[in-house]
Amino acid sequence: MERTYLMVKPDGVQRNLIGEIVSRFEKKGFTLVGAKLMTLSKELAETHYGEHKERPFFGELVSFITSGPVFAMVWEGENVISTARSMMGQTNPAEAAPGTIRGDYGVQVSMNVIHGSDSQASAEREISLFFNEQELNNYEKEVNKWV
Ligand code: RTP
Ligand code: MG
Repeated sequence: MERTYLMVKPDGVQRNLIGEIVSRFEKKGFTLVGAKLMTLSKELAETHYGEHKERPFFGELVSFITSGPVFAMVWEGENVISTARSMMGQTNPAEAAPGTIRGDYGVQVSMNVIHGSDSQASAEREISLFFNEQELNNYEKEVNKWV
């Protein structure tokens, strides 16, 4: 079963959106297999966002993502990687459709509430960067036969 790494960013934690965001993915029919509140070190943030290290916003991105706790999660389900990206909406909240998380809750591209892995390879890399095996729960939910 496919897994993805999702993270409520510091702005989402500060704005009390953890519950709302978890609720959207639960109601959609995905399964939460791991979660924790954590404050990222500069090193972890730079590794996580390594693909952007030459971009002009890299310094601002790392300083924002380490500025307070994030809520790190691993979610499981059919096509969860791409479906979670659709549920998040466009990177820039100004362009994100209403009904998406960024469309409903974000204003600025630098504080866009949530991160989600953008591919199978990113998902595998990010899950192992943030979680060890013991923190991930392998279980079935009865309700999933209705999803
Ligand atoms: P994320 O990695 O955080 O899930 O976001 P994403 O895939 O939708 O967007 P990505 O291209 O990976 O960019 C990573 C984060 O960098 C910030 N950003 N700022 N100032 C800017 O022009 C700019 N462009 C991107 C955003 O916060 C974005 O989420
Ligand atoms: Mg990205």
